[in-house]
Amino acid sequence: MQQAFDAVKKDLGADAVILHTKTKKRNGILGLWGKEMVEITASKDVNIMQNPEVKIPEEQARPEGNFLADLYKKSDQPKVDLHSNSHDAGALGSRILQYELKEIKDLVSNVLKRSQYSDLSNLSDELLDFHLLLIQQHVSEDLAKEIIHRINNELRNEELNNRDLIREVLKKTVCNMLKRSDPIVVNKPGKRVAFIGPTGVGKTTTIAKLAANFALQQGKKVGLITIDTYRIAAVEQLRIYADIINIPLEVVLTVYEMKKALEKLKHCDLILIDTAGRSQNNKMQMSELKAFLDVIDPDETHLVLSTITNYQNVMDTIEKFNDLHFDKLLFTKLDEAVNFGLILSIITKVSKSMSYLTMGQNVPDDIEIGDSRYVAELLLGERHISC
Ligand SMILES: Nc1nc2c(ncn2[C@@H]2O[C@H](COP(=O)(O)OP(=O)(O)OP(=O)(O)O)[C@@H](O)[C@H]2O)c(=O)[nH]1
Ligand SMILES: [Mg+2]
Repeated sequence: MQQAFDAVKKDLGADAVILHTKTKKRNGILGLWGKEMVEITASKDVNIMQNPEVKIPEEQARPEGNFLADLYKKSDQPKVDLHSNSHDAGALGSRILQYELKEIKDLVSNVLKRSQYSDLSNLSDELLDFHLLLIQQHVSEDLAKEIIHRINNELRNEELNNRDLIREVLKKTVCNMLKRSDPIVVNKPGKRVAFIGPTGVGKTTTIAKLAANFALQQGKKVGLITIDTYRIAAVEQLRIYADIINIPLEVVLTVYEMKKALEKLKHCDLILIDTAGRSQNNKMQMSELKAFLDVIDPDETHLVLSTITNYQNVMDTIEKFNDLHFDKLLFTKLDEAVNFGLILSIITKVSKSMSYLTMGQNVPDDIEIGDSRYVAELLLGERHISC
């Protein structure tokens, strides 16, 4: 054997690799007394350890066709470095195993992602990314699909990979769905605007912001009425604002007093009416509020909704307040919201327009007209609310 190794070394050099050895007997009678022979297969071109580049055959790497293979390629997790100079075959084996495990994990998660939205399977990767963004923003699933399909039909094939273009079309689509903003327009004497909604959503604070803006910035004569007499603090809260802005406030306990208060403030350009936060599950409170609203006969009623709640809660609220008839939706606490899809989902579901958006506790600053572009930009992450 030693002689054979020496012969290999001489012929092929010291780097030669032994691939195979075999011993056998030769030339004896019936195999007896023959000499022992050694057969060695060696090569100097095999170099397993120096540059262990692992190539995955194309078909194996792309088992799900182009889409998954591309996602697979795009995976931003660091790949295992297979080109290190380690000569340790054990470590190399374990790295290859890790690499393969990671690829399998990626593949499974991509297949799952795709099967969850099987009706989106023909869309471009770019469109799928925007679909994911809408879902992350808590746009309802049906609506997100509808929007993405709409864009898919609107754009030509070669445009469906153009992220900037898709973004612009998406923004336009969202803006159209959010409809035009619908703020208060003071267009008749003694215009009556009522604010209703669940407890603690920000009705009183919003009324104070609006009163200050109309009175101090637009020079309108503003009057306030509150029927929130359940809590002394609630009346006090509004009285402080009324005093600061220097506008009249009427506190009303009964339907009869409401009539008198409306009469008293009829010289105002705008009468803003605050109501107590009603638990929509309390039928008594709801019918009491309805009786007040019947007397007020508002020119417009805004349903105030907080954006830090979930879609189902808001839909329940809308259903319960539906009997009271409201005209517009006012969304509060955008500064605390973690996503903005709720606004789009609600507006498209109930087909009402947005009057205002509020984004903080500061009176009178933290309020904006319910501009669809403002919401679309929040949704697409192009705008951030600074606190
Ligand atoms: N972060 C944030 N807080 C707000 C906003 N609007 C109101 N708030 C706060 O929400 C809390 C409740 O506000 P109110 O205006 O009293 O709410 P309400 O709907 O009148 O409450 P009830 O009269 O009890 O039904 C207060 O602490 C406000 O400062 C907003 O846009 N952002
Ligand atoms: Mg209040």
